[in-house]
Amino acid sequence: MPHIPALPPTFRWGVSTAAYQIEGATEEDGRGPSVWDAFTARPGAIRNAHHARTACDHYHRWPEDIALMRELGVDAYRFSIAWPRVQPTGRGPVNESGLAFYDRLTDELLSHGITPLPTLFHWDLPQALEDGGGWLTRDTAYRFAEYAAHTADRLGDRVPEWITLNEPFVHTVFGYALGRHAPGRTLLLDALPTAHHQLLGHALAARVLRERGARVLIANNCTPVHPASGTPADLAAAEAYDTLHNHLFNDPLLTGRYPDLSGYAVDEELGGAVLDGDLALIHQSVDGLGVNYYNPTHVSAPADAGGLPFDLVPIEGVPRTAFGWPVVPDGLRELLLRLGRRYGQALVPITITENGCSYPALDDTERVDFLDGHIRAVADAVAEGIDVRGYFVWTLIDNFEWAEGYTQRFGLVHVDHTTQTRTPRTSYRWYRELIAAHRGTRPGAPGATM
Ligand code: PNW
Repeated sequence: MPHIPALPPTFRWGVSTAAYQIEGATEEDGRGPSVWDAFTARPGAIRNAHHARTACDHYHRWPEDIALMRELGVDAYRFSIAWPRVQPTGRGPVNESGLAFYDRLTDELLSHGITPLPTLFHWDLPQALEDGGGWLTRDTAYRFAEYAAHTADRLGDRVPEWITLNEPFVHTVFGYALGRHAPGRTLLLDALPTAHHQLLGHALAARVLRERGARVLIANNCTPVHPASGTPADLAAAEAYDTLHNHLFNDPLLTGRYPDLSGYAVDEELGGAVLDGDLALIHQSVDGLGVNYYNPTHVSAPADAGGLPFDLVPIEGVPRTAFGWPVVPDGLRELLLRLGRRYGQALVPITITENGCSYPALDDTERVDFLDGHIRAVADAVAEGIDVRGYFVWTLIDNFEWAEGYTQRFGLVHVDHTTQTRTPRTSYRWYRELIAAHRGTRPGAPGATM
């Protein structure tokens, strides 16, 4: 029996997915090409040359996947909407059959008592917008708000809360600075305007969504940063990394200012991207903060001068997932307390919008331990005064794990990528019992609270 977490009865349990990682059907019903279709076609970009043309075939198997969620007993489902299904070139009229897919999905979720929590952008930019500069250009922010308006006009009567962007930090760094993700640009610090343009797009979309009466979240990847030692050089390196990974994406939303980026020799206008009025628009544009947590980060002073102001160092003496990521559940409690300390009264209610791990086995007791530890860490942070409203496991089903293709398995449910057979793991049964125990109902029974 799972330990019953000491969390309020209104606490929401969920699972998260993303369109490109599960849907497949990339050429169906008028969907336009996205940056990930172009990137996966690049030789060497994806492990084993895997692609996502079929992925988990969720575009056709969604009733089965919703049935898995109903049986799991989740209160809410975080999924993402593929912009290139809604607007194949990222602008102009809506592609009706693209929106119709999410309309059916929303209705089916609601018919099972599951609240839909859509993310509008989980990295699959229409390729036509990338051809015009993608998130390096300000125009993409305005296009994003238009796409948000079209989508909210169609689904807004049934969707109380939206997530605008997924992990703008990871998208800027992996997508535009290092080229490990689509669109595969290697601009290093010249990628920083994409941070601002994403936040501007978020804020413009937030305005549109709030005008329609919805609540707005963003899902930021956050990590507690530790210096490798107490030396001033290591402390300064840790502060510099914290600024880039966490403060750059949270401060403007919660305090209306960008952090000091002088350690990167970058001015406060982020390479001229920040115009008058932008920060006023971004400030207080969230009703809640989505936090995606995977692991802490250890940092030392850089070995070579002249490059970035930090080096990342391995975390020793902790277990690792099959992906090699360090397992540090208490890092989540620490992260939440740090957010509380930094933002004080300006902090908004938090939802853990992603947390999970890659382990392949069907009897995945490591994932059970991982989730148990992290949920306890959330409960500890709540006991220490942090307002956390929900927890979403990444992820429901094994999927296309970006540059790793299908080699990493984060699912509560195993997927045979040849036959598309779904097989619930031990962790699925454990999460199902945990949700029921917290609610005081039988496993798989519909939510009693909310
Ligand atoms: C997140 N990192 O990505 C994404 O939101 C998901 O789509 C993804 O499948 C999941 O985490 C697991 O990777 C990340 O290297 C990618 O720090 C990379 C990192 C963190 C998150």
